Amino acid sequence: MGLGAFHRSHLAWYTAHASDAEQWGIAAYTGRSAGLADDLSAQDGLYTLVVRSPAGDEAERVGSIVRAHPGTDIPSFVNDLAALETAIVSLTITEAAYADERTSLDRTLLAGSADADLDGLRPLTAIGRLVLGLEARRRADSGALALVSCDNLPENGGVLRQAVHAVAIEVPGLVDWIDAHVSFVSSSVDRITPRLSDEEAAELAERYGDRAPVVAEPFSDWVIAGEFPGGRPQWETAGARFADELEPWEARKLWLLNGAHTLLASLGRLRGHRTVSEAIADADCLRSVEAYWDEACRHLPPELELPEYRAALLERFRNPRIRHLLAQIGLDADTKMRVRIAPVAERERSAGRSADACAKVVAAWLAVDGPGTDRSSVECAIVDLSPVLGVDAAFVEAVLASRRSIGDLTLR
Ligand code: CS2
Repeated sequence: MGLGAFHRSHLAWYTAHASDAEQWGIAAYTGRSAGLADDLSAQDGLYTLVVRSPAGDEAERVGSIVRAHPGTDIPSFVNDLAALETAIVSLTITEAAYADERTSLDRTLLAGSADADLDGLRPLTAIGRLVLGLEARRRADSGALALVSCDNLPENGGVLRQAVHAVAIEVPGLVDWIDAHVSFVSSSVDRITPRLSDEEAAELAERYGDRAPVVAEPFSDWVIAGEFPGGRPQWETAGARFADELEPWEARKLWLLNGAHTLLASLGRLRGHRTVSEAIADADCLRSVEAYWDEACRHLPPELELPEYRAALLERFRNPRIRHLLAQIGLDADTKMRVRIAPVAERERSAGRSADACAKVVAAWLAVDGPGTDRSSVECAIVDLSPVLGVDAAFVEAVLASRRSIGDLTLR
């Protein structure tokens, strides 16, 4: 679920490179739109992955996607979930989709489905569609499968389990079936994959004769924790790592890479930059990133090779040939702030330190997305990020001070 550029630079690439790749194929569903599904179907699911390093491009044809459908093709999706040969459902649906408020409508829809025909049900959300598919699988008695979250959320498998349960509870017996047959796998995914501008897409389309090319950086990492009761590709032969404990890897990536991205998405844009590589070349942005990383690293195990990881991140951010728009990263900023910045600030404050660097990130976010600059609006916005921080007077004061020093900078 979620046939965007990221799925194609990451899970689909690992699947194509696994030693048993010929035994697996991906039936892929977009979020909603038909355009990408049509483009991929017209080229038999094949697409070009352009790996873009500072030195040049290397292009590869990836062949792991065997079918592409629009997300609105619910009958095919339900059939795929009910099929015996389906072993895994991966989700790349964005962080915000796990808390999609429209699931309340899907709950009502599914509540009426107890003995009814499932045909004709059209859930609005990704989670609603997944639950409908699971009910179809239960009715078909097709057995166990793994659900793998590939979104940037801490303990994303657990978040997915909760979201699925909250809807599945409406269908009598389904939660018990899920508990017995479905595993929820957490994973930390890492590969910078910028959205292409129309001109870039057109230029690559022309060069490679491909209507749906993807550009990504050379770096790639995938850490996975969980069970695959229906089997899985040998992803480790393509470089994926299986861990008993995902948490430290996930925190390192979410706080350092994604946290710095979120910082740059607001501070960088306020300072007039459009891309990550432009923003990181600005000494003030770099200083803020380093200061924020210093705070985050105090709460990560030192055996994670933090200095090396930070150095590598700077190099990745500086890749001048990856045009990663800050505006793209700035989407759903509140959800991202909650999982990337707030946990670091909370830990710094409970260790008795000021968390000034985190306060600056919050202030920059408020300057871009926030309400007013008065104390009560700022407090409300911080409570929304983290109830603990919102009632922490010293932290609120640090955010206000930083917000004042940002002054009237606004997005240009
Ligand atoms: C970015 C991520 O858009 C964002 O929020 O921080 O998409 C980031 O590029 C990926 O997680 C890198 O693996």
